[in-house]
Amino acid sequence: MRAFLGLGSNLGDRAYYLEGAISALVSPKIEVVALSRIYETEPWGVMDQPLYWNQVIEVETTLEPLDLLHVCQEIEHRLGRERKVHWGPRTIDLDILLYENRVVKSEELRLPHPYLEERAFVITPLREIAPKLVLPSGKSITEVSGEGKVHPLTP
Ligand code: A4P
Ligand code: MG
Repeated sequence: MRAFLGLGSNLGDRAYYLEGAISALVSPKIEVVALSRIYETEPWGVMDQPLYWNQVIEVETTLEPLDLLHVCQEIEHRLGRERKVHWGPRTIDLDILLYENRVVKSEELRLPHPYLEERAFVITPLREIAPKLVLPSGKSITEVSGEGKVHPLTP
């Protein structure tokens, strides 16, 4: 199955956390097939916090969505993520943005990821690696842009 994951970090060595999370994902059940560039982004939601580095990756996985979520949470935990403030600063945040075209609305897992289409820090790197994507809402990735300033760290 194809899934897109969103990574974000705005505390400590942001490059280290992004790289560390991606290497930790690789396993017999998860193959990383594409990576966006890293983007430096303005905080979305709670503004009074450091700039984020965000990246989106595409994975091919045999795991079901909930099992994939648990792997992501285990990696966040291992990389020292402490859950304090909702939408607040974090060493690493690893979210499932999309899993095929599935729509899930449980407490533990929501797919597509909430606010996906409103967030430039998600849409811009996602469009970079999947320019032909059609979102579960039926909109093309080219029709949405989201809000907030984002710029790639590499040209
Ligand atoms: N959860 C539900 N659906 C999902 C999903 N698709 N992927 C649940 C991952 N988790 C999902 O998340 C809270 C709960 O969401 C989890 O228990 C999981 O079961 P969390 O990671 O513990 O807490 P959080 O990240 O503080 O809250 P939340 O709602 O996930 O926040 P977001 O949406 O991740 O937003 N600005 C910029 N520029 N860049 C960012 O990366 N990130 C956030 C956090 C805010 N502003 C940002 C950024
Ligand atoms: Mg999260």
